[in-house]
Amino acid sequence: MTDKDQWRAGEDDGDEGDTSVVVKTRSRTKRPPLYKVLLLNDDYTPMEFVVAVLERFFGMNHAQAFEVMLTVHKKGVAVVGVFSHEIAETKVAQVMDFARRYQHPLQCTMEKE
Ligand code: TYC
Repeated sequence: MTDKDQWRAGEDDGDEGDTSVVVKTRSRTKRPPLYKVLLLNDDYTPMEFVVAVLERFFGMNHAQAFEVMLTVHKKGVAVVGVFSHEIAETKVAQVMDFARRYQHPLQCTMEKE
């Protein structure tokens, strides 16, 4: 390339006349929100039924399930798991259906963490 070739109009010499700007925005990857599934106490649902619910739908062993059931019994409410929105919704529906099937007033809800 001769010296003159560098100054030709329309050619980007990297020094001037370059109007394009590349802007990189850092993409922030958000984790999906999590939801607590809560079990509520009542006076009528049998303790063993609650234990069975915790074993069946929340993968607890008998000792864990018994302990969590007692916590709900004494404190009125306990978090029994934390899940994505879809999984939490499914757990709540499974517990509510199971309780209804056996005509127990057991209540299960979810709330954003
Ligand atoms: N309170 C109930 C009883 O005395 C037992 C119970 C525990 C019910 C936990 C609901 O989420 C519950 N039979």
